[in-house]
Amino acid sequence: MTVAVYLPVKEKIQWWVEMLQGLLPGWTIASIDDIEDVASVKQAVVWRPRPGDLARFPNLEVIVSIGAGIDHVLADPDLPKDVPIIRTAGDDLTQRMREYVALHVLRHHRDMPRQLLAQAEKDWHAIVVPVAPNRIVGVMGLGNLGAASAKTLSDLGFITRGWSKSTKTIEGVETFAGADALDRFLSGCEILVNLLPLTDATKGILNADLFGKLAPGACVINCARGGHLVDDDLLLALEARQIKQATLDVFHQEPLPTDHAFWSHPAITVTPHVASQIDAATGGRLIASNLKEFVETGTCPDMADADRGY
Ligand code: NDP
Ligand code: OXD
Repeated sequence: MTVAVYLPVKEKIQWWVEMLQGLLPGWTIASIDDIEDVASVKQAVVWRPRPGDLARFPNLEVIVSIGAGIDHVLADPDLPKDVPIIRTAGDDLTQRMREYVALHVLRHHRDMPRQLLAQAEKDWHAIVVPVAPNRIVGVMGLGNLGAASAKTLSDLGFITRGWSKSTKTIEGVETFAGADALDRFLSGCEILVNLLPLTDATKGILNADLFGKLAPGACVINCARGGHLVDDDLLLALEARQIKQATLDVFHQEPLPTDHAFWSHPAITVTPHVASQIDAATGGRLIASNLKEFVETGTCPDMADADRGY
């Protein structure tokens, strides 16, 4: 029985192979490209597998996503049907995302970009902003990351809203559920955080229509997937001042191509998909524990649902 490992960064593969080998003594862990006996592979641990990678293994029983999202696995047109997918979640990932969301919401809330511009001009310019309890912020997606981030924003004092598919109760957060509630959720929202999974229903959701429903001059933080955003719509909304600032951690193409307009746009902050990069050692322990439990029982706590897309 072999566990196949793949990540797009070659140097990282060997590191993951050795780490998982240390955590799963007695198992055989190998880089996907070193495996000749394809029939021996029953588990695969992957981040952004190449199309066709997983279809090579006729006896594959489970796929582990090195990450909370599974869109990168589902994107493979040759993905073997009906092979269960485990995602990698956990407290480390949630804590990191709460920190990122708090940092960037506060940065927009206190108008730091404008304050830094004033500093560059040696301009003693006091920017006075409303206090958090007078500011409406909204979090799209109330799963592990969205719910914890919304709670953090509420604890900071913001008027906090959250939007999800099914109804949720989160202390201090006004929740909205389903497509019919989206407009009410967006109305008056001054800072919007996207933490939705990328699915057919959410692809391109950050578009001109949605921007037009936010408070004029709202800020947008996308820390979910690049595919949620219609890039040109954001650029136009920034030009029209419908959107004042954006923080983007994820992109259609990663790394973001050097000639992309986002890099040098004065109203856009680019971070390189680091909002919540799981600590590799912590992630490895979670993956090893999930794999062991799955092999023993046929399930584990972090099972994703491929049909729903997350
Ligand atoms: P979860 O799967 O735990 O939660 C997803 C949430 O989105 C759920 O609340 C779900 O609603 C809601 N949702 C899904 N589809 C819709 C829809 N059509 N309309 C309204 N709500 C919807 O995800 P996580 O919180 O773990 O992660 C969210 C995403 O964050 C990941 O998929 C990934 O893309 C991204 N991510 C980014 C990272 C980064 O570093 N930038 C790091 C980790 C993750 P319901 O609960 O009702 O099903
Ligand atoms: C994830 C990610 O999905 O890192 O975990 O984006």
